[in-house]
Formats: sequence, structure tokens, C-alpha cells
Amino acid sequence: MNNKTLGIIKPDAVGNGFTGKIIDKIISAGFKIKAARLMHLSREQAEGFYEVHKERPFYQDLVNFMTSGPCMPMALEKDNAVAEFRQLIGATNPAEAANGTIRKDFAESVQNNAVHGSDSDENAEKEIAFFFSSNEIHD
Ligand code: IDP
Ligand code: MG
Repeated sequence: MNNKTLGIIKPDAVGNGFTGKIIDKIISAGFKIKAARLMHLSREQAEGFYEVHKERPFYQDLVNFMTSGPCMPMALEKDNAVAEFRQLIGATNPAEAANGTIRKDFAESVQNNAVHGSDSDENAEKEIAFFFSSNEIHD
């Protein structure tokens, strides 16, 4: 079991002024922020990050959304981080997200859903490496 995951505060939530409130929820839930950066993704970066979804009908809209403004990727640490963070963010569609989850409180729509969370330990490792070099991840 791994203890790290990659979270992203997506452009909708950054633009809506929810960055601080979302970080507060993440820290209050017991995660430690090991790396974080505010960055405006290039088209190439967004396409690369979501390459697994490139055959999905929403892919181009998703890339447009993820490049629409700055976002905040972060490397997060907690025991069982991947599953714990998925539970904290809630269902992909905020209409189906449980009360108290980040998406329930801050997402606009199934696309503009405030946050990303890795879905497996293997992807967490890849996604953290996508955004951060090892010397940017703090002990
Ligand atoms: P996840 O973020 O909960 O893991 P995924 O299925 O991996 O959900 O989808 C990646 C992202 O693509 C979602 O977070 C959301 O922004 C977007 N997305 C997923 N499904 C749809 C859809 O049906 N319409 C529009 N956007 C979608
Ligand atoms: Mg996913």
C-alpha cells in the first residue's frame, strides 16, 4: 500500500476562489502537502496528463477546461492516500457526491469538478512524477 497521491485543484475551483478552503479540507482530513505549485497547463501538458481519456467524447472539452486557467497540482501523503483522497473528493459527478466531500461543496459540473485525485498507487506515482521532480517533494 502506498502513502502518496496526486491531487489537483482544478481551474474552476482556483478561479472561483476556493483554493484556500480546499487546502484546509485536505489538511484537516490528515493529508500532508509534500509538494505544490500554481501553474497554467499548456495544451500539451493537459493532453499528456489525460491521455488515458483521449478516446472519450469529452476529451477535447476536458483539455480546454484544464488549460482555461491556473491549477494547483500537489503531492499528498497519508496512509492509504489514494483511497482516502478519493473518498474526500467524492464522486466524479458532484450531483452524486456525498455530503461533506470537496466536489459536493465546490464543484460546478461533472467536467468542472474542482479537484483531481489519482485512482491507483501506480497512477499516483506516475502523476506525481509528471508534475514534480524528486527534489521538489519535501520530507
Ligand atoms: P475522476 O476525476 O473522478 O477520476 P475520470 O473518469 O477519470 O473521473 O474523468 C476525468 C475527468 O474528466 C473528470 O474529473 C471530469 O473533469 C472529466 N469527465 C469525466 N466524465 C465526464 C463526462 O461525462 N463529461 C464531461 N467531463 C467528464
Ligand atoms: Mg480519474
